[in-house]
Amino acid sequence: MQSSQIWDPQHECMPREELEQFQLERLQATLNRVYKNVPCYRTKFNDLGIVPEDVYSLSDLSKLPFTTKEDLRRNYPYGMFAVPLREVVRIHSSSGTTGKPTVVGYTKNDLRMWSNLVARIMTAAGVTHDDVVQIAFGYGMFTGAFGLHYGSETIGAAVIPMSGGNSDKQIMIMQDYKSTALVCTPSYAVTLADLIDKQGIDPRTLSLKVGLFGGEPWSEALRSEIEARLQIIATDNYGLSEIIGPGVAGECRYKNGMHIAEDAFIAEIIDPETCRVLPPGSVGELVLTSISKEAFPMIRYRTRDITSLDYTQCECGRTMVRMKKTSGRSDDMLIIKGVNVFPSQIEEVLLAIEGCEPHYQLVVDRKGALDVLEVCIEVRENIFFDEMKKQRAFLDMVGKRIDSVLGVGVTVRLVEPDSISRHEGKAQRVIDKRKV
Ligand code: DLL
Repeated sequence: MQSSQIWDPQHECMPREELEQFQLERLQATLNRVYKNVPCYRTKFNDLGIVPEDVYSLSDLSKLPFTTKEDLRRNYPYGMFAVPLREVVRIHSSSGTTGKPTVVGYTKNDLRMWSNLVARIMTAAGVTHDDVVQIAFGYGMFTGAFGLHYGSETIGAAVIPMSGGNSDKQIMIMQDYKSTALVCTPSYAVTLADLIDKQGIDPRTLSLKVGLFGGEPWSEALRSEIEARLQIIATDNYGLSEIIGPGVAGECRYKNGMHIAEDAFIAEIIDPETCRVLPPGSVGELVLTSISKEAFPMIRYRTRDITSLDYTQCECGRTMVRMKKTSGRSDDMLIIKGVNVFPSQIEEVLLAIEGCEPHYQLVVDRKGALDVLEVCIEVRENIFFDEMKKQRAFLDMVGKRIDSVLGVGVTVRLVEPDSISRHEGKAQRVIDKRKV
């Protein structure tokens, strides 16, 4: 890959030694600022008897307290801001499902930096100023649409701010405006692919070349399905509103892990139970510290996302560490009969089975002392069986396949085609009846 396909080679390809020095200096400056300006951090540091000057090296990071969503809730709405509100030019919030949302703010400099970070991941995915980018994330408090929007404009691509939903119109626009890049959640990409199929459109007649999908976990199997059905290169990108939104990490064309913007965020992997930092390559919870944000710096934020970090050199030339596709959030992990299961693992198994559709729903319930999992699936219409015996054999086979890969017995139920709700934003795969 030529360096012209790297948006900011000076930072993205920085030798690691230099990068670490750069991170340390920015970390120290950030710690000083939060200690001075954010009471929550000052109290946490004081409770541990730490002052910012105690951090001499990057390994001292592990002495610092973690920040959790609970801290953000307790300081709702503006308590974690490190600048006065008059310096804030944008406010977003996270798509929280329970209680108050978490509120995040950006200064002018933060927005400039954010746009550049997104420009990096878009360039890494292959987007250039010649592209027409259709943004099918919902515009609003969610960071996805605005993040990718400003990143595209920074590159000089033409942006179509379609927002989410309105799928028939999405496809009309895609055809008429000749969109070359699609930006949405992977589950919405599947919804659009279904509709393209249904309308009898040959995807090769579309101008789409690349998709930037993120905002939720998705399997390699789903990637292959989307690539084949839309005839595009599908790339993954990761982020969270508490840290900045999209732009935290994104894949290059080698699709072998998402490069984290380490000049802006320091990544650690911890054991979510003991909170100990794990050695490079271990699987655990991603913890991120922002080191260049002004309005809303985050120190050791526990993302709850489970992944691992690969520090080996990528063929693309970037030196920035790569995070593996996340298997899911530790709080989305199901524990079925003692086995830890992520919805994305079930997705991987289902999509490897001929005839299974990428639409599924997991229903968790408690029978006596045990948690039980029902996997509801749809199958392609051409294999929708009239014969009960064939149907039972198919469901048995799917159940056995899940059991052999994940080591957990589940009930598999076939539901009517199109009966599982389709997604415009983030997919809701799990219905947890234990909490009802
Ligand atoms: O989802 C930011 C984003 C928007 C990223 C668009 C990428 C593209 P939140 O709504 O705060 O922010 O949700 C953050 O979504 O902690 C993960 O659990 C999950 N998530 C985001 N991207 C991915 C991904 C945005 N590529 C939460 N793979 C995060 C897996 C993802 N999970």
